[in-house]
Amino acid sequence: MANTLECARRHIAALAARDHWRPPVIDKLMDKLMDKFVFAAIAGTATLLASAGAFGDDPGKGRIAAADSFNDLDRNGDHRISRSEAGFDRLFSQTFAEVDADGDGFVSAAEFAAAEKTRTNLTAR
Ligand SMILES: [Ca+2]
Ligand SMILES: [Ca+2]
Repeated sequence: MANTLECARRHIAALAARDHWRPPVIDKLMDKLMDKFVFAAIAGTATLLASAGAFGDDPGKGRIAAADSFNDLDRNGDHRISRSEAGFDRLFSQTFAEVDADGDGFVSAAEFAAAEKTRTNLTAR
């Protein structure tokens, strides 16, 4: 893209140097090229932002799990969510490490509630 632009620029510079005149059609071409260039830059930035803000575009935005409650996630009823239990919930398997505040590999009800509160506060802003 930049090469095309540079090429056009040189071509125009050569024309201008030779004729001391810039054909209007070249100006229009430049505008089009610029538009495309700017568009590509914006699209690139948007893609970067989307991948950087992992939760930005998530349909479960503002939530830590797709499931509604801690009990839904705690399949074996031992009052903690293991990594494999979290694996049943696509969203929660992504947020698990963050929610497991003490890093013991299990999410307790307290950790779950704390993370939910934090996330709600973040999105409320
Ligand atoms: Ca469990
Ligand atoms: Ca934990």
